[in-house]
Amino acid sequence: MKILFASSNKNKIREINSLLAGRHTVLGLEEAGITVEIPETGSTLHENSFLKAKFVLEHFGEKSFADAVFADDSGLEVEALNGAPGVFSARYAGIPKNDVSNNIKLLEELKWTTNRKARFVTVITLIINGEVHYFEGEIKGTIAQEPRGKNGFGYDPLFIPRGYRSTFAELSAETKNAISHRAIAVNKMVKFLEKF
Ligand code: ITT
Repeated sequence: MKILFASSNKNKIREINSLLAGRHTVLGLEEAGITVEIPETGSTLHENSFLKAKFVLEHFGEKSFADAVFADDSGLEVEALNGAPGVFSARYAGIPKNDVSNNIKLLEELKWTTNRKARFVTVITLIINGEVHYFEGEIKGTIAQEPRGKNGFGYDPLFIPRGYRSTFAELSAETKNAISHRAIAVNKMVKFLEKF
């Protein structure tokens, strides 16, 4: 199946492409010739995920030549920060969004506490045949004392998945894709798409 992925985040597109390889063809927004910044005005990951998929379908449905559209809204929720940065993960340190500044701000905010517990969450919205379906994925872990590793993107240098000593950025792309929040959500979507 040919599926349009309503994302302009190259790292997410790369991860999703390898998760769906051999099963579905994924087209990112740029590949589909769509260069707009989609407004993420929701207050939850579910809302923003839905907004992105709906926006692309409404504005570019015909252009995409795809059988379905999906979007991924993800966030890092830190227990000691009452779930922040959460839905604001991309713009945590302000606009324009910047991964390094976000990581610096997160470490600053955590200076006063020893509680480093966190979780990564992904909410996928799939719109197929006019119907909306949600798939969620979560991975628990802790926040490292300083950034470590060169792989991945975003908060990967700070996130240590439960059961590991390395951050996501120190693990290989294959290992991250075997256990991540995104992989869990994508695998649920893959299972669902078997019906079509
Ligand atoms: P699109 O909306 O175009 O898909 P985005 O970067 O704006 O891309 P989000 O709104 O989902 O994506 O923002 C989530 C932010 O959280 C993202 O910019 C990263 O900084 C971070 N993030 C998401 N998934 C991540 C992952 O697997 N590893 C590390 N950081 C991640």
